[in-house]
Amino acid sequence: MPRGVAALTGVLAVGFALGVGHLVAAFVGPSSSPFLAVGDTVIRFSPQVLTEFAKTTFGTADKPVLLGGMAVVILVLAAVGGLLSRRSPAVGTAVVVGMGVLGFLAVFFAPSFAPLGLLAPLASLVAGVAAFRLLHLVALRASAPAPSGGPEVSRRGVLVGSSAAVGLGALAAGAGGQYLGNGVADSRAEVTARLARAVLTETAPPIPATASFPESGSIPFVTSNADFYRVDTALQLPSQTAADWSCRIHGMVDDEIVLRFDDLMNRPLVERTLTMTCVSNEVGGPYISTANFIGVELRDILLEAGIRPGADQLYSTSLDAWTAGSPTDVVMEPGRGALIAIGMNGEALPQEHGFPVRLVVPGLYGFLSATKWLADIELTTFDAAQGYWLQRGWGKFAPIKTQSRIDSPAPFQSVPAGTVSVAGIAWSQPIGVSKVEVRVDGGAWQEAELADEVNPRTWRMWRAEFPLDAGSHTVTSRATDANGVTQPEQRAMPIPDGATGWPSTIFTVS
Ligand SMILES: Nc1nc2c(c(=O)[nH]1)N[C@H]1C(S)=C(S)[C@@H](COP(=O)(O)O)O[C@H]1N2
Ligand SMILES: [Mo]
Repeated sequence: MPRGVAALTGVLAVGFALGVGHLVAAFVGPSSSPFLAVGDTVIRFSPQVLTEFAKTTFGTADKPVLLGGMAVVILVLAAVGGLLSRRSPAVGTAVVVGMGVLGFLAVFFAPSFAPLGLLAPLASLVAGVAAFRLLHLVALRASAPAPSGGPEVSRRGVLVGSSAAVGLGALAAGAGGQYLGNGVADSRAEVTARLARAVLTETAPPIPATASFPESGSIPFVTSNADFYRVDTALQLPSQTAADWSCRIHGMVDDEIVLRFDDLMNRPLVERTLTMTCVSNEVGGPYISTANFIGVELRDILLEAGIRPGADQLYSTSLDAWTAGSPTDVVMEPGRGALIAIGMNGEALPQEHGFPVRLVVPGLYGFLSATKWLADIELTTFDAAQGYWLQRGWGKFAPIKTQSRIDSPAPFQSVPAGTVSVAGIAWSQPIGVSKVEVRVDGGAWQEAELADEVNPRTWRMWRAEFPLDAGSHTVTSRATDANGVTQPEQRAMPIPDGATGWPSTIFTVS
């Protein structure tokens, strides 16, 4: 077939795939649009110099510029795939499938992944292959010498018609997806802008350099939103805009309150550095992160509602009908600092972390306090209602257990002989950590150097040094909380109320 036609089949088919993916994503989760997911992946894995350069050069247009550049690269690849398929469709099909697989992986590994979102890259892949095979077939027919007296014009007509249909279909699907699926992204951008202008009555102090030991292997004190651990049951991320959000506070209260998003914005806003932890975290596990949360004091709102005597449970429900039951006395403790949160690390909450509104209660595991996509708060009793995980055998009251974790050396890492630095984190929200001890190969405990405490509701970083000979070594740590209680050695499973035991790491000195 002619070169131009061959290239066009590739371009149209891939354009159609992107459009269909974008449209399906509008229904199953806008961030699962394969085109956008690949764009976000490129941003996430770009070196910082590059993202900084893009910001300073293009300002707020940095993302459109990136997506535009990506579109050009994709369409050039698609054209090449088409050009290499002038006889057989094999190469072009492989190019379309290859891009589809990339889109699938980008969606799968995105921080905002939710299982149903995979339908978008799947639909995209199928649509791309089908469109390519169809156009290729029609184009081959139109390019073949016309059978004597055959209807050559109509074969051309079929080619032009199907190309136009696929092209228009791509545009319509893409535009439709954009129109239907952009509510949350636009709303998030608007909330982020409003938070940037908002006057906070309490700001989180900057994290001092003395709060961690990066030179010894500490992880970043504040976790980026993309790296913040994520645990939820959502098959599909609830998509509600800030403008549509409301939450009723009702049950055993004197005065029911209905909160709208603007009501939250108009209240005193505070920013706090808080460490969240999941009860299902194994000893040494990854389900712990720290962020600067912005929100309003939950306690103040509950005082306005007036909690009736006997309401021992604050029962919160999410837009996806997940529930959590927090002890009322903990939430109401003066100085506990529980938040109805709307911001995280200077932005609106990411959709996967509960946009537009979530709860955060320092010192309680997330499963009974940190409701994302908050929809409803009922003051009730533990007898009257049981939260999602309580119904499934997890604990009723689960304050965070004192724990420590070794981050460096990594398991089975090989480090040079001499003085070996060991570094990690310890936590005991909300009272804080007073001591961490470390030992190597079951030897004597050595007190670790503690970094400065940012506040008692956050993790605390530590390090220790050991002169070690070549060979395999095991390092073990244990933390002591502000009351002088040391984390127990006894191993317990995460279920029902949090793992216990001392973490250990085996590594090699060579
Ligand atoms: N709606 C909803 N909220 C939820 C959950 C959930 O499954 N659904 N999981 C909870 C659990 S178990 C934890 S540990 C925290 C995790 O919050 P993150 O994903 O923002 O880190 O959210 C809590 N809030
Ligand atoms: Mo959790």
